[in-house]
Amino acid sequence: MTYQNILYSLAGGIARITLNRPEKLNAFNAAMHLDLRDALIRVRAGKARVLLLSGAGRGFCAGQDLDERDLSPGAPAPDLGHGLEMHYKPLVLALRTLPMPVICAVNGVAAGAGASVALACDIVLAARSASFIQAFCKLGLVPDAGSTYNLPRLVGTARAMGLSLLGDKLPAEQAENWGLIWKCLPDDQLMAEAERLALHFSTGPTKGLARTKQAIYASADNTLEQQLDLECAYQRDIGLGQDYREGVNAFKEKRPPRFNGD
Ligand code: LHQ
Repeated sequence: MTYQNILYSLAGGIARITLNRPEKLNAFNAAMHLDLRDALIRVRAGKARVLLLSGAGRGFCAGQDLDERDLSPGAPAPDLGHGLEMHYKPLVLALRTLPMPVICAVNGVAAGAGASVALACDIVLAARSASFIQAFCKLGLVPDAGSTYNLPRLVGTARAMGLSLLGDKLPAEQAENWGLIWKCLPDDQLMAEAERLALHFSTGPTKGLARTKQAIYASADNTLEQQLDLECAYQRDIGLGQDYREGVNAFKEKRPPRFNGD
């Protein structure tokens, strides 16, 4: 399947989506959102066991395409909430609820909603030259696309507040030190490491990994007792599948497991 604004492929259980408007640092416009929506439906419906998201060119994503709206004097006021409801909210929820690990390889700057979308992914790797910018305040806007949810949970209120009120550039290395992302890597190693992880997950116990991500995300809003109940329910479900059997048998037989994802 080919798209105008993204690159998409699915092979060997690995789905790859590359934001592909490099001349605009892969800023989101409506057409790219529609491409992404369609591709994510394919990822969910197909044989993918992992998704790898990245950006073409020197940036990951500069957030909303600021050329898309006419804000000249006399132009009608835009309904920004509508754009969020139509595009960003479904995108963030689609990534979060995808029943497989989602790796984001942040190859360059991630600004505004571009940073929000990166942080909605499960494992975020970033090139050393990349950075994260809560650019919203520079436009007089509120952080969106899940930023006010994810940022304080990842780095705490003080850092989330400073980043959001000041809009300073956070270099990838500091993002790793602050726990915003999983790993910062030398630029020339980013994609190799992302591909290594994608290959690893493509033969992983996909259903168990999907339940794991669900449980970790649910914990932010649950009591201990609710979370213990959730673990019981998920483990009960997973225990019925083939991969648990295979994992235990492989351990006993001292061989690598051959997970089929169920
Ligand atoms: C861009 C953009 C861009 C268009 C670079 N749009 N062209 C907002 C409103 C509505 C509803 C939904 O929610 C949102 C959420 C948001 O995402 S708000 C935040 C929007 N993003 C920004 O404010 C970031 C704007 N960009 C920048 O600050 C810089 O470009 C960064 C710091 C990302 C990168 O700086 P540089 O590396 O110096 O690159 P550059 O500025 O030279 O950009 C390269 C080209 O990309 C340039 O075009 P040109 O034709 O001059 O070469 C930029 O105009 C274009 N570009 N971001 N968001």
